[in-house]
Amino acid sequence: MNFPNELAVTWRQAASITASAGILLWTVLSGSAADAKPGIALKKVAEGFTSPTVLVPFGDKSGQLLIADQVGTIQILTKDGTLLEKPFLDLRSRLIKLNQGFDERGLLGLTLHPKFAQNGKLYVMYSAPLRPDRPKDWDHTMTLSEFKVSANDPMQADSASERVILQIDKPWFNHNGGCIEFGPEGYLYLSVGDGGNANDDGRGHTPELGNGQDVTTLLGKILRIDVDKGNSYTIPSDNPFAGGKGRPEIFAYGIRNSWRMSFDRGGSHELFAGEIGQTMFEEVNIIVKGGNYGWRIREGFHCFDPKNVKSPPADCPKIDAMGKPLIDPIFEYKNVNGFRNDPEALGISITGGYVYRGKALPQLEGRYVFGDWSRNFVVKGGMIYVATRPAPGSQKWSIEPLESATHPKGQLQAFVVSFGQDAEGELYVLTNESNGLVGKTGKVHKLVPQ
Ligand SMILES: [Ca+2]
Repeated sequence: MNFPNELAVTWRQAASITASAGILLWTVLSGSAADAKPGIALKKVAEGFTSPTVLVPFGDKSGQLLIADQVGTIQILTKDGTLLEKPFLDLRSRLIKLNQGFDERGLLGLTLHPKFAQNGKLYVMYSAPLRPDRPKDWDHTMTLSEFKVSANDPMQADSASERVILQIDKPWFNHNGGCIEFGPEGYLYLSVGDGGNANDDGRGHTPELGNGQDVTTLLGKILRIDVDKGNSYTIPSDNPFAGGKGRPEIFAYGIRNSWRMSFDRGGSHELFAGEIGQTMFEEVNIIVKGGNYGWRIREGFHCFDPKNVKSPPADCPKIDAMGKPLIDPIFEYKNVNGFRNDPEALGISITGGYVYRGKALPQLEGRYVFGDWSRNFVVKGGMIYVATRPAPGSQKWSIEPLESATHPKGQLQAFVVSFGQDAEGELYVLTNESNGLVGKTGKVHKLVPQ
């Protein structure tokens, strides 16, 4: 076993010997480093969904998972990999009638109470029919509700236990956000899209300002509420507008459509939000209390003109109407719709993911795994990417396709709808193979060592 010593000698001499020997040495070292890490593969663990939107651990550390389908059902995937046919909870009759074609409405959010083991409470966010006495030309009402597990059967939610917590009327069918996550302090965070249509403009959008910059509406925001107190909820006393000047539920604003946000379960528990852009740039934000993320003054790192979306102005305000700075994303990438045939255009609609904190894939530790729904609206061309924090001395996150043995270059022959994380911190990719809510092509894939 003298190879390591030979290598050490070679290394010391490398600088003074020929370039070809240096290349050989580099090959040996990088080869051995690569061999030390497992490769990555995507392993299909469940199928038969229409459009799987959320995957969460079923609370009891038994290895069971809950998987929500956009069409309104939640099913249990058992530890041995069986998808139980009878829904854990069936919300289909409470949803607005969904389009068979493309639709952003449906069952969009699911999370368990941090004390689920004791209180059996879970929360869902879904698109209900428009409430009475709302403008007739508005579209639907986003509904956040609490349910409880059945007293008789721990494998069933009690469908009669619904407690409506918060309802938000939506002028359009699109840009719903709809993610719900408990923060490390036990408050519930909700992502709410800007109302829909396009450019934060038109029916139901605040004239001149847009909803993202209007702190008197809940649209275009990240909200934070305390669901453990009050009749429906209370406002955490340190919310930015708890004392007035804006809706007290607001935690952060200037949001267009944060589709999939998640707290880093390690590090400093930062809240990552994949922010779907309009036409030119997709972005990821780390959401902080009171932050203004710029929409519709900015898109990604660029100024934005709602009347001329493909020509970012050279200049725009750097602060909002209250004097607060507009916060840039941590990274952006070009949207294929704005940059056709540009190799740096990575997709058309970001799907936010998770910071990897599992054990099986150490090469992903602390890196943000996310995706893009597709490179093309019609053809299923979803992507998985991984973003790495800036190296010391740099401000720039790097993005690369997530290479896997099963899906080279991060390319899936599917639409990447969502991501999930289990109790061990392992990650899942949720896909379907139709751009509409038809069929049963929805699948769940786990990132595993190969
Ligand atoms: Ca932004």
